[in-house]
Amino acid sequence: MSVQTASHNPSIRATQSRDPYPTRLVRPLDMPWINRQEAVVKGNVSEGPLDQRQLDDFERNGFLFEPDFLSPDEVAELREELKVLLDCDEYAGKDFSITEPDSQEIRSLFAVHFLSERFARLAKDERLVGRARQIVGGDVYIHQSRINYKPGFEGKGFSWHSDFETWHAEDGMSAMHAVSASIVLTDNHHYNGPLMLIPGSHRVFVPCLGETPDDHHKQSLKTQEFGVPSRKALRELIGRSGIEAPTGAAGGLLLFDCNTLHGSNANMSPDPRSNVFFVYNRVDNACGEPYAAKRRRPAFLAHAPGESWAP
Ligand code: 6CS
Ligand code: FE
Repeated sequence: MSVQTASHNPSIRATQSRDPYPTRLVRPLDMPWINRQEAVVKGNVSEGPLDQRQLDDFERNGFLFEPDFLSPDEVAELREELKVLLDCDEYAGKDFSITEPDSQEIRSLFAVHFLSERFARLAKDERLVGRARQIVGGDVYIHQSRINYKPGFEGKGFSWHSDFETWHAEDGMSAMHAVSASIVLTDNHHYNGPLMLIPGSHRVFVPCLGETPDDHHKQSLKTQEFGVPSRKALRELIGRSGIEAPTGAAGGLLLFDCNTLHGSNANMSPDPRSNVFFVYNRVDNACGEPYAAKRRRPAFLAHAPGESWAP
């Protein structure tokens, strides 16, 4: 079902008229959300490492947390690599290195599977790729990778959002055939800004108000104001299923659907909350023209299948 929405930009207007997931609207639709068109789990228990209970949990909640996914030795090695990347002066000021809104502390570093051989190896690890393939139901490529550092005291939060809403609007990702793998590299406690998710929210697409500003990512990766669902929709969805914030020791794996609403609070503790994220998109769902933005975002935010990238 496509919904007629208004836009002043002819190319956006043409795309939006065919768009099953209209967003960045000039005025709200007369319903708070649109039902998801795609199945959630497309593979089955014989096609990968996840068992039926895990697949059912992901199907129902839109995410799955596996504690102790990596061994302590692997975690120690990755934390070393995290520090090397964080201390790399040549990345300072580059577009793929994002600082916190009101400090020079690093908030996120993108394209880490191209910056680091160790993270490249992790991105290709069959324990991850096998899970992603099983969930999205086909071969995958890395749409985006990043480290969110969330440093102690300085790490600010992330507003509620659906990654798919951004990737659809700004990167031209057509359908919900992508899954994020977030690996906890520092212990996640309830007090250092763990990722919070709304169970079941992946089943609806919440159109967001406000046309996408030019070069929106320069603002949104620090503080996201466009692509944030209405409080009415959030109140309704949270009222139905609450908020979950998987916590646990470094080495845990959080798999979450591209459309599951999530966000996080500021880190008010001395302990950093650093996670590495790999976004696995199904190859036949490779991104095209943005559905609700004037131009594509830079390659460090939306890689093409088989594409290489260098800082
Ligand atoms: O714009 C993006 O692609 C990024 N923004 C957020 C808040 N989460 C997903 C992604 O890293
Ligand atoms: Fe996100």
